[in-house]
This record gives sequence, C-alpha cells and structure tokens, in this order.
Amino acid sequence: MGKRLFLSALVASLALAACSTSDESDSGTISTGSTSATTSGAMAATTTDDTTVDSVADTTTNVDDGAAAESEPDAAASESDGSTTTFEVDVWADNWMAVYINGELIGEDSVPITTERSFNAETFTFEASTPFTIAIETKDFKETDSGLEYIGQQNQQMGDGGIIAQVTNLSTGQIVAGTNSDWSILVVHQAPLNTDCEDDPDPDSTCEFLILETPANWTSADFDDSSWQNATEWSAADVSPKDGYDEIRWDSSAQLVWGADLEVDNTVLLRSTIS
Ligand SMILES: [Ca+2]
Ligand SMILES: [Ca+2]
Ligand SMILES: [Ca+2]
Repeated sequence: MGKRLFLSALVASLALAACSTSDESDSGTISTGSTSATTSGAMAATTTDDTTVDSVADTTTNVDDGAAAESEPDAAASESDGSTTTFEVDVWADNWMAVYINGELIGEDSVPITTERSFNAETFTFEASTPFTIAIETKDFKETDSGLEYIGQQNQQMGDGGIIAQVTNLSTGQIVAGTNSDWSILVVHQAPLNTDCEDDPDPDSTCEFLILETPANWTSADFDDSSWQNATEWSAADVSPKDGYDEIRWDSSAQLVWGADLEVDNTVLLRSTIS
C-alpha cells in the first residue's frame, strides 16, 4: 500500500488492537487505532475493541444490503436519457462477493462464506446506461481476525483470496469490462500482519491485524477513489481457482485480481467505472 502504516499491537484479552501513525483522509480511518504517534513496539493503550468495530462494520453492511434489497435493480439505471441496456456480470470469488452498480446492490454470493470450500461462480443481470460504476466487496474467509482458518486443526492456515469478474452487454454480446489492474482497490482487512503466527497454538492472541473502516458511500458512482491503489493481477496458477470458475468462459480482458498479498489481504473493495 502506498501509505506507511506503522503498526504495533497490544494483546488485550483475545483481541489485538492495531494503531497507526499516519492516515490518509480519503482512504478510510483505521478502526482500531489511536492517532497518537508510536515509534516502538509499545503503543498508547486503547480500549477500542476490534470485535465491536468489526460488528459495527458488519451491521453497516447489513443495513446497506437491506436497503438495497428493497430497491428494484432498475434503480441502478441512469436517468440521463431514460434509455438503458441490459448487462450481465459474471463473477467468481474466493470466497465471497457482493456486486453494486451505481451504489445499488445487484447481487451477492449465494453461498455463505462460512460454508467450507465456498467456491462458486455467479451471474447477475442489471439495467444501466453508460457510464456506470461497478463496485465489488469481496472477502477471503477467515475464522477470526487472526486471519487464519481451521484454527486448532491440523490444517490451520492463512487462507488465500482471488476474484475475477466480467461485464457483458446483452444487446451486443460484447464484453465491456473485466477485472484488471486498472480497477481501484482498498484493502480493509489484513491479517495476519505477522505471518509467522500461522502455526501458533493460540493465533487469536498472537496474530496481528489491521482493519480499516469501510468508507461511506464507497459503492456510489461519485465516490472519490483517487487515493485507492490499483488492483493486483494474479495468474490462475497463483490463485488456483476452483469450483465454478470453469463454468464461465472468461474473456482475456478479465483477469484474476486481489490485493498485493493473496493471503494477508482478506477483505477488499474494488471499483471501476465503465464507459
Ligand atoms: Ca463463494
Ligand atoms: Ca479463501
Ligand atoms: Ca487470508
């Protein structure tokens, strides 16, 4: 990431709090930190509880989802001239995603992220006129904020992520957009930051994490994502896309993308405006 985050962590019961010495205004605030500068391993004590922060974020997401679910998909259409076109978006994610067009939820992964091996492709249809903004929230499964999965089992590990999506104009049959490094990305959950905790017997006590607050209105067309990074393209060999991936005929313009780290980056927000 472009900004420098100087992190330290404090064991507080089962939770760790992360903090930062700097923060860029438009890229979300760090949910668990204090803004006081710390230059060593010791940080100013914070009583912020990450579990609470995470649940607040989840609640916000749920509220958004609920509001969107009550809206007609046509709400995503532009009012510019009243004429819209039907598009479809194919998307495969490891492990979960939700897709928004101009701020409206048009579909989300039908398989709960808590389902083991929740690999599946989805195709959602929507009406829009160009230009429109597509925004995708996607999550690699993590059992806890440690970032690990199968905690306490033989195969306790850092899971990895990856997503690919393409948009087709159903009137012309043409692919009009595919995920690639031109897409903007904000990673809002990273763990573990200290990857050597992967095999620890109590990773919830030793793995450090960083959670950014999901920016308000980040799915809307007029959201300013100029401070976000570019998505990183990954090969199929890197991601090993599984069930569902082969059911879609992916255009060469659509690439598997994620943050800069397939394992540590757990929740990522993606945006692109399609002209
Ligand atoms: Ca899934
Ligand atoms: Ca995964
Ligand atoms: Ca992960």
